[in-house]
Amino acid sequence: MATVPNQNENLTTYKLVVVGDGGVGKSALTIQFFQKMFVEEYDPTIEDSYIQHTDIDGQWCILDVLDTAGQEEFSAMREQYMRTGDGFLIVYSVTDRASYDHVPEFHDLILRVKDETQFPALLVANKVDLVHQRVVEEDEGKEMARQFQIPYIETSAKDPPQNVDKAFQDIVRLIRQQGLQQNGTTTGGRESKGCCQVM
Ligand SMILES: Nc1nc2c(ncn2[C@@H]2O[C@H](COP(=O)(O)OP(=O)(O)O)[C@@H](O)[C@H]2O)c(=O)[nH]1
Ligand SMILES: [Mg+2]
Repeated sequence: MATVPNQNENLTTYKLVVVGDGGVGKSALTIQFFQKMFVEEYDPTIEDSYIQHTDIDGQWCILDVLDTAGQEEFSAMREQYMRTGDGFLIVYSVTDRASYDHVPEFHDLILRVKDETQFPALLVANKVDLVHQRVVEEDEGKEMARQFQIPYIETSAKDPPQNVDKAFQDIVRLIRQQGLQQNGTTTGGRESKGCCQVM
């Protein structure tokens, strides 16, 4: 895991978790965001976290993102991230109806872990570049998002990427709006310089 330089100690850290069925593009989206490249093949069993300093709407902050893998098995790392996560990207693939059908399970899991009735999350419809293989339409995605009262976004992790940066930025915007950063992952706040203020 990357170490955060001392001068950035006062930046707000946003802990994000990317969930969804296997094969929907969680790793491709995460790596496209962090490394600005599309991975054709990425080991589906690798669960890893990534850290980066980012300027979102003129406010520097630290994004700490867990790319989850292997939903069935217990992972101490995932459990910890789910509990302390500030925001979630719930990803499905528009080419895979089952992945869309499983979205409510991920949403329920988040609310259960957080013991909340609402929590900052974004519904991410990925692989929209595959127009001929698309089986889940925009209306269906929007309807699911409306049910859960979370925003909906269509993405492609493939080059040229579509809405990948926006997805990660939008979840931070949502967390800022709702002012729900967890104390444990939020350093500084009022006094810190250059910090993302809770709105
Ligand atoms: N065409 C296209 N392929 C994608 C996209 N995102 C992921 N993939 C491919 O779908 C497969 C599964 O992606 P991966 O990120 O490993 O899925 P994960 O199991 O959710 O982490 C890989 O072959 C990726 O290259 C996308 O937006 N468009
Ligand atoms: Mg993966």
